[in-house]
Amino acid sequence: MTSKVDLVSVVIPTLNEAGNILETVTTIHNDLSYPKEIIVVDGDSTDGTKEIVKDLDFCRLIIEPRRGYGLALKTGMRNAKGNIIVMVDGDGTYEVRHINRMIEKMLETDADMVLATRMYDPNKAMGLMNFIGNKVITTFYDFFYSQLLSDTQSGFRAISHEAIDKVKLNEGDMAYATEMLIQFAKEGFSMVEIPTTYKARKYGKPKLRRFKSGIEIFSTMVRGFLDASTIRKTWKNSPYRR
Ligand SMILES: Nc1nc2c(ncn2[C@@H]2O[C@H](COP(=O)(O)OP(=O)(O)OP(=O)(O)O)[C@@H](O)[C@H]2O)c(=O)[nH]1
Ligand SMILES: [Mg+2]
Repeated sequence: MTSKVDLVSVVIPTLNEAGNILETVTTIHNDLSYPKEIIVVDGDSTDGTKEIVKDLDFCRLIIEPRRGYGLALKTGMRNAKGNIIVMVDGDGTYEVRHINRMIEKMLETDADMVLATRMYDPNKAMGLMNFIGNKVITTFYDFFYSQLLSDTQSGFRAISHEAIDKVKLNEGDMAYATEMLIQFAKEGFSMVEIPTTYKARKYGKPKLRRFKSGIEIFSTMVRGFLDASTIRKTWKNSPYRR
């Protein structure tokens, strides 16, 4: 439950995002209308990302040299002081101006998490392979965990700090995002979506290794489901029943 905003901590993992990070953080700094802190968790980039962030007085830079998207987010969240945490990529693909709307939705619905879904994006900027992979994963997730989400692979989320502190997350890489949704479903934490727009990456390379991540995500979903009380827990709290 999130009924007020004390501070919003925006946590941004970066690995070689020198062409994208400045626009991302300055847009958040100028546009986000709630009290905020911006935390960039950099994986010891070699392209100048760290140097760009270090020079900005409105950003905190944390170096997390261990590899992994999930590990970077965990480190950022451990250092976050806000009662709401926003996670978003530093690659310029998400519309960070929508953070305000996500927080408004969170307050309006008392949700524990608001996800920005790219499935209604008029630009259709998601690549075909990512779209198909996402659809398959999301269909499995919704079915096995009794949920109604449309974009489980969205890395753009506003999350109650109190709620995320209550779940244990072990995945260190891309499967971290799915593991979070599994644990939230099991705990009965409410998750809602708002539509967002999406852009293709302008600079730098994707770090997603589709095949490896796909296997890790499916294995996380199956392991989570094999926990004997999953259906009882997730169905009890399912949005189908609200
Ligand atoms: N600190 C840190 N950040 C990472 C690591 N891997 C990925 N990131 C960052 O996490 C975010 C998500 O990774 P992306 O490469 O954009 O993955 P993606 O969104 O599936 O791929 P695109 O379609 O290219 O956007 C980006 O901001 C990356 O720079 C890592 O090992 N350490
Ligand atoms: Mg990305």
